Amino acid sequence: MDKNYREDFPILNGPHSLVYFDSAATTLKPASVITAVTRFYTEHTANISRSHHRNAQISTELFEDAREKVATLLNCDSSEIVFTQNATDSVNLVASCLSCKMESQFIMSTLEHNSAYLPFKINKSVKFVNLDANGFWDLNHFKDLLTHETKLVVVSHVSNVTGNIQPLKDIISLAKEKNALVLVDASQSIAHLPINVKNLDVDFLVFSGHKMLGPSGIGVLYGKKDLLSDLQHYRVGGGMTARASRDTITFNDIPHLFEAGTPNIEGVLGLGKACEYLLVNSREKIHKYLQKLRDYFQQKLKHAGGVRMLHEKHHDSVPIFTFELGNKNVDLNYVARILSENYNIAVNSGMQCAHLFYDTLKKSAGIRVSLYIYNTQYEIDQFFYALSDIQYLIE
Ligand code: ALA
Repeated sequence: MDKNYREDFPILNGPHSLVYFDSAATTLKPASVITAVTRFYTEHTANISRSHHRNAQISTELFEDAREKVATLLNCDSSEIVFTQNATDSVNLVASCLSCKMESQFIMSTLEHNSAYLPFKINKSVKFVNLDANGFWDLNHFKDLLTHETKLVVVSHVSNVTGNIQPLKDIISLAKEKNALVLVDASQSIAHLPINVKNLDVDFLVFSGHKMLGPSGIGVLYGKKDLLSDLQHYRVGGGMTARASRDTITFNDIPHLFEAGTPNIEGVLGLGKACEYLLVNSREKIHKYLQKLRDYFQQKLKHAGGVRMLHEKHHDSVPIFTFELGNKNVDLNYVARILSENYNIAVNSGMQCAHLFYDTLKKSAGIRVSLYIYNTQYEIDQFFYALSDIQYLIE
């Protein structure tokens, strides 16, 4: 018997009916996350690591406890967890702070989200690895691209358009043969799959809190201790400085070195609770449940008229589906709006910030359905009923 995750999500138990199929854009939040954020405001508001009164102590302890939870989720040391604004901010940090030579090269694929591509595109030499029909990296081509000048390989663990899971172990071990560093964008995988950064031997890993049940405005950069220590910090200010004088500055150690200024404390506290939720409910169990939903959705999709998948769906995947409509003259945003207004179904329409991938597909937009633990087969039935109801428009 599967756990009824829905009861943990207040928004689904409120007065408004909602079939939420846009979790790849942001997930809904469980009560424990919401409570952690509101308690910070209603019970123990204080800045952290600066004052010594009771609330400051409570908030500081909870803040560092959240860092421990993130570390447990990834299987690393808490000193290797830097809090950022989001995955984009984490990638920008690495791109700005990694010391590179003129000849340094970067490898990624056209599946990368704009947030993972643009920080390296600017002023840096980027090569793109070919993709197969499933959107998987062509490992032979990857081998050809890798040289001793390859500084960093950037790979999204799970595509936010296809939902397919890249063979990370293979990619990382090939990169290591040439001593290249690997940055994994785990934004779409962290809430779905167990990730063990030590077993994977990944160098950097990034994700956003809001896509894994946590609040917006908080993100994570994992980096191996020696690599984080080698990065040049690019922001200075309070929190990262142990002592500043007119002539000298003594900086704090990692990870605080990268956390200048008062951080998003309530965001971190919520993130800690989101990690706890994933740990308590087990990502193995979550993944299993989501595979059932994925298979059910896929079965239904086979018999649906008016929609065609933009990509192959591999069995190593999470339940993210992106499709186009039979009727090429209808605006996808309009269809998304009808699904919302008439059926209370929230889907995503557009390019999902994956512009390079849409260029590769020679498509201009797609409708994306992304499912998560609070979704049910009944909701999937509702979605396909709605599609059949608007056949006149989409076929
Ligand atoms: N990157 C987010 C998405 O895939 C916003 O929708």
